[in-house]
Amino acid sequence: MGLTDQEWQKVLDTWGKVEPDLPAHGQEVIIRLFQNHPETQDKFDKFKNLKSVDEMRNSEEIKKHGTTVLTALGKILKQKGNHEAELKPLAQSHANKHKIPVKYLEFICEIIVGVMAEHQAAAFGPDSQAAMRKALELFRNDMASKYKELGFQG
Ligand code: ZNH
Repeated sequence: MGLTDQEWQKVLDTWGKVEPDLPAHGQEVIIRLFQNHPETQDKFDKFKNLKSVDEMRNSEEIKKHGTTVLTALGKILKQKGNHEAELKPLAQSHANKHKIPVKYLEFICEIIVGVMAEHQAAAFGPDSQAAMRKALELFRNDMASKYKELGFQG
């Protein structure tokens, strides 16, 4: 389940390419999440009213939220698996307050890989993609076990 040093290196190298433009990546991730899985949009009181992709693209709030999500994810990835301190508050809010099933975490992780593959094609070859998938799987599994501890069926 863990990643090798080389795999973490690949994960963090590619993340380094994403980081200079988190808002653009974040915006794309959230819009695609809502487009591909409309039920996820209902979890957001503040985004429920956005109907068209154009409205979504023009929403500064979506960009801001996408940036928040990717910033938090970047902090977690940089812990290379020792992410207990970063994960705990996130699991608590997502279980107790936002009520986000693990399935939705799977959706967003797959979309993150897809958006990175498009925006960072050169830096994100097959082995980097595989390493990133592994890191995101670790993130999800650890979120899922925290959900369990908190009694959220996620
Ligand atoms: Zn989330 C919020 C992160 C996924 C939904 N988020 C949030 C925040 C953060 C995050 C940092 C802020 C703080 C708190 O906690 O609250 N997310 C995140 C991450 C991820 C996520 C990292 C993965 C990767 N989320 C998600 C999903 C969903 C969500 C998938 C759905 C579907 N979130 C959410 C909500 C919120 C949040 C609803 C709230 C918002 C507002 O502001 O209102």
